[in-house]
Amino acid sequence: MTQAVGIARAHTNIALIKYWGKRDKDLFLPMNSSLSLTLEAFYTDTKVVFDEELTADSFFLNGIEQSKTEIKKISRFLDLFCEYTGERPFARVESFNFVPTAAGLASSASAFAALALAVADALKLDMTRQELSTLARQGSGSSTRSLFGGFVEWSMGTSSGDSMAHPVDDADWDVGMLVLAVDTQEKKIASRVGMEHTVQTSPFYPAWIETAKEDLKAIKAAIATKDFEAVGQITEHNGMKMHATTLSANPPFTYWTADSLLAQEAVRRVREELQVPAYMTMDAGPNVKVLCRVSDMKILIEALSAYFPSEKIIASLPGPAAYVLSEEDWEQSKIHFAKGSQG
Ligand code: 2P0
Repeated sequence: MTQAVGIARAHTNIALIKYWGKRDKDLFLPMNSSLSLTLEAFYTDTKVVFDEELTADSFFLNGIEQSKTEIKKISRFLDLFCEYTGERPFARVESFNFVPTAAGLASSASAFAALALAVADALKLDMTRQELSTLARQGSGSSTRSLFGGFVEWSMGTSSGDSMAHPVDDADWDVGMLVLAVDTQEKKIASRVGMEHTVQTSPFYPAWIETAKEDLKAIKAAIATKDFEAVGQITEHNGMKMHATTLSANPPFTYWTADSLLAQEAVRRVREELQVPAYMTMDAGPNVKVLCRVSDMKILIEALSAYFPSEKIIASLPGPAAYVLSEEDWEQSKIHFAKGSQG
């Protein structure tokens, strides 16, 4: 092999039952199983070129060469694949994020899922998606779920080999999500740090684990019967419980800002006024995501526009599983990114 090239796209995902806490930090084994919705509107495209002529790994994100620290994360991730391939040549990794970076919109989820699939494509690895998800997991926990589309479960497993994602449902039954991007500043407490602090110090943490198990069972039953209201209610309750563990950590902290509270209040008011099912959830950042019917999106956006500039309201349909891109697709993606970044 002198050169091996792989290109892939993975969509980001938003957890309805959150992953919050690790039982093994090195292997990214979670304390609880989680369930997400993959989103069509946000994704990462990644190209990896393994080349025997290269003398070091490099990583370009959105056309910008990244720092040594970021490159190290990529190198460490690529090394995981050596278990399957033996020694590897150095690689050049290029990614374009069609996700507002570090806005609590889990760009790391799509990032490592796209990289994992690009590597599998480049090296022609003979492994299932589920096996690949065990590797994506070790880049960033939530990326294990981004290898699949629709509603996806990440089973906590018993070891590294079976802590993997699997698809639950296509979510093609009038399900969508609005992102209220109230604040796109970089988050102050990385989720990795926040979850560890919470596991160690929140007296509510054991209750989180116990009830997250029940929530997962209940939401899967609701998905199976396409009971949208139940899916939404479980989602909202589970998200609030996750955030209650940060408020009860010692010292306490929160990902919410004043704008997040305004957004939450707007969602409550709008769903009261319109009498439509719309349920919120939040991650390790200030933005509010609203699980809603695709058929209600238009009236919801109109009503929410009374509270936010409409450009801060981003609608998404359920997204597909990660997939391999051709060189032509890659060229198109670069053009698309360049156009987008020029505003
Ligand atoms: C989730 N979050 O289930 C949860 C809910 C944030 C809140 O997964 O340490 O970037 O890389 O495994 O996946 C964000 O954390 O954390 C996350 P690491 P990750 O989506």
